Amino acid sequence: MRDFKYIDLKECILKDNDGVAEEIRKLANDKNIFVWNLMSSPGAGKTTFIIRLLKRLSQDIKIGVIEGDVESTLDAEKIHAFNIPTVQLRTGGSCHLDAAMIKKAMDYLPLDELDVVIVENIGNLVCPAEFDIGADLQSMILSVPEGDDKAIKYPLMFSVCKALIVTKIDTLPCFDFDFEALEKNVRKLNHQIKIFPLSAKTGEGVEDFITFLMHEINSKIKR
Ligand SMILES: Nc1nc2c(ncn2[C@@H]2O[C@H](COP(=O)(O)OP(=O)(O)OP(=O)(O)O)[C@@H](O)[C@H]2O)c(=O)[nH]1
Ligand SMILES: [Mg+2]
Repeated sequence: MRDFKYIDLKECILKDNDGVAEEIRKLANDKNIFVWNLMSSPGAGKTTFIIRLLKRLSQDIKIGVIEGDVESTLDAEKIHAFNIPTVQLRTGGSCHLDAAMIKKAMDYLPLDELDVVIVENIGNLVCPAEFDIGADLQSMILSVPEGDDKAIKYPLMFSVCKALIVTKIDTLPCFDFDFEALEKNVRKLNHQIKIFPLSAKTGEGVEDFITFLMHEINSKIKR
């Protein structure tokens, strides 16, 4: 029996976060919006992939983007150049986005005009996986140069995602990347996960992901 107060701060923080994530879910349902959380390590290719999807999809669906970064507005500038409603969140050090940050960003998006909000999370394979941001789709990018062993080293991220995008497959000739080993290790953690090998540079494999994404979107929102 402890005779002092014990406060598990992580438990408190995550519980508070879950409450705000529920508010985001309700808001997104009321506004008929699909929220997509895209996570990865720094430089895996999130912004490049989002831009490829914007070029392909922004005629058909109205997309807004929330960019998360520790510093800078570089990614928001790239997205905004396509005339897409964009909010840049600067965390100033924090290595993940939480639900309160997303809720604040949503105040600055024209939600009545949007079908989809894409959240580019902070580049980090650990913390973003812990924070529910009220997304309808949890997904991650792994790029070929990072190696095929990442599911063993960062298991939570692979466990919480419905889709794994394996990007930069155009670089496969330069790396010893074993797809079978990756898939075996990923499936041990997450049997259901959908895996999409693709290149945001050449476009190879991107249509398969778009088919999946549009199915996810159309299963939720009325258009
Ligand atoms: N060869 C190749 N390069 C790619 C591909 N996708 C992205 N890149 C390159 O990878 C680098 C990082 O891409 P970004 O899209 O900025 O990565 P990010 O995940 O948004 O990076 P952070 O926001 O800093 O975490 C850039 O030089 C891209 O041109 C791809 O499919 N193939
Ligand atoms: Mg980026």
